[in-house]
Amino acid sequence: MGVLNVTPDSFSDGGRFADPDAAVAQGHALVADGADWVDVGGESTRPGAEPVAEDEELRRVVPVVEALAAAGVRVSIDTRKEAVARAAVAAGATLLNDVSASLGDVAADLGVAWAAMHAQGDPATMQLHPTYEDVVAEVRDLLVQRAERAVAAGVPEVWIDPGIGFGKTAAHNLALLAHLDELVATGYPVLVGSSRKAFLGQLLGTSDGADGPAATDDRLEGSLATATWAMACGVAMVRVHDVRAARHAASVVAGEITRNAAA
Ligand code: HH2
Repeated sequence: MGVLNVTPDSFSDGGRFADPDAAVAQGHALVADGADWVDVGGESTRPGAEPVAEDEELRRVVPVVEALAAAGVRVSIDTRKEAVARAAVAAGATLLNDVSASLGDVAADLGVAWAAMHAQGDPATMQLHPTYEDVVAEVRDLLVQRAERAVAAGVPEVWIDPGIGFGKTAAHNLALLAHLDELVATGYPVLVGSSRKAFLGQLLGTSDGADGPAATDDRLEGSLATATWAMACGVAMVRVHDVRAARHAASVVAGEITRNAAA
């Protein structure tokens, strides 16, 4: 799944694709690089992000979804808003990527796939004091509960996502990545988005010549390592900015290593 943020303020590609033509061109570039899905988002959910008004989010995403879907691209819509989800599906999106895990009934009503992501708190405050007794069990149990409800409501395809970086410390993220097998064992297809996230900056250390954690555009190795790890754990899809590199990593893991493991 390739990330396409039609926003001025997303943490890694904010502002680059705010113009609809540039966004559509980037969507096609992601597909050319090997993306099966293009995930269109019009509201940044990075830590500290301010909410975006509904009409503004609609203005950002609908033309882009429409153009990509009309060209045969499989489009998911990354939103927390029912009205945006409905408009995007009317424009051709077929997967609701829902970081609030609250739009299951909307997906059922529309008859489209739904990805339920775990988050603790809202983007504005979620990184202040994330707290869990057992992060893996709590994330898994909440996702399974939401997924079961969605299946019962008639959602045709339900994905679960641990929500790396959404109300989680670096230690929480690493615990979730270390125990992805527990999410895979639920039987729901698992989606993971670790690409360029802040904990990778902390793990990778400073960028050349800079103070503080590695910059967002200097987190490729960590993004690929975690995407590859996730695929090796049986995760069905990774949400990434660097599609070509992730695709190459996936072909090594899924094609060659998995084939040898099964032989
Ligand atoms: N992460 C982000 C946004 N949407 N959706 C899913 N399912 N899983 C994720 O981990 C996830 C997501 C945040 O990343 P990004 O879109 O690159 O940045 P921003 O929220 O600043 O637009």
